[in-house]
Amino acid sequence: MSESGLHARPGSLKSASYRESHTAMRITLETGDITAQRVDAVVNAANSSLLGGGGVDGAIHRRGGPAILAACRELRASRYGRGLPAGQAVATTAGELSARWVIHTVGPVYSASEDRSAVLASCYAESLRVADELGAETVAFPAVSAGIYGWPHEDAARIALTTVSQASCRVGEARFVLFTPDMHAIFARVHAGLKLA
Ligand code: AR6
Repeated sequence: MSESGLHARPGSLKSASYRESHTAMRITLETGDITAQRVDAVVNAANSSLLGGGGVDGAIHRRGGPAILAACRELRASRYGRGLPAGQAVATTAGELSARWVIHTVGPVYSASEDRSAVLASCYAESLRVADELGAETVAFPAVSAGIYGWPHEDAARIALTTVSQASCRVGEARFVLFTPDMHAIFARVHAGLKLA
């Protein structure tokens, strides 16, 4: 199988190792570096090129090594010749990370004049859909679009937490890994306010 061919076929969902029921997914919050997480899948806040960048994308490629970039190049040479559109998600190997997969998603650039919230919500929903197809039990998320793409932090947290809490899938834990204590505090406040705990 090619490095980029990590999307599970529908039939594989029937494998005995899968939990068939959609039990409630736990949402947890941590402060830290997402590349150090021991989870099945790490979500990357990528850009459409899939060829790397700064922020969490840069950190994942640095720590995960060249296998991730090679898999992304394969995706660009096949399914995503024009790049990965914002709001979509695709999995690759996680290279040297302890995770099994990196799920690349492309957040929208924040716009004060256009409501792109649905695209940001789609990043989380699609990432969880891909994680579910792969059979990932634990998934780590960064605050997509809340860095270089400029999304206001509180609103980014609200969209992230609302979308993940409403998802129906077999992933057992969605772990938000926030890079700073300030961002963790924002997510914790929004989480408490949404009464999801
Ligand atoms: N672990 C967890 N969170 C991190 C880490 C890390 N190692 N590093 C940064 N963050 P950003 P975006 C936080 O800019 O806004 C890239 O160039 C960061 O503090 O990584 O979606 C891509 O290639 C912030 O809270 O992603 C795109 O071009 C959050 O992760 C563009 O940036 C997201 O910040 C995507 O911008």
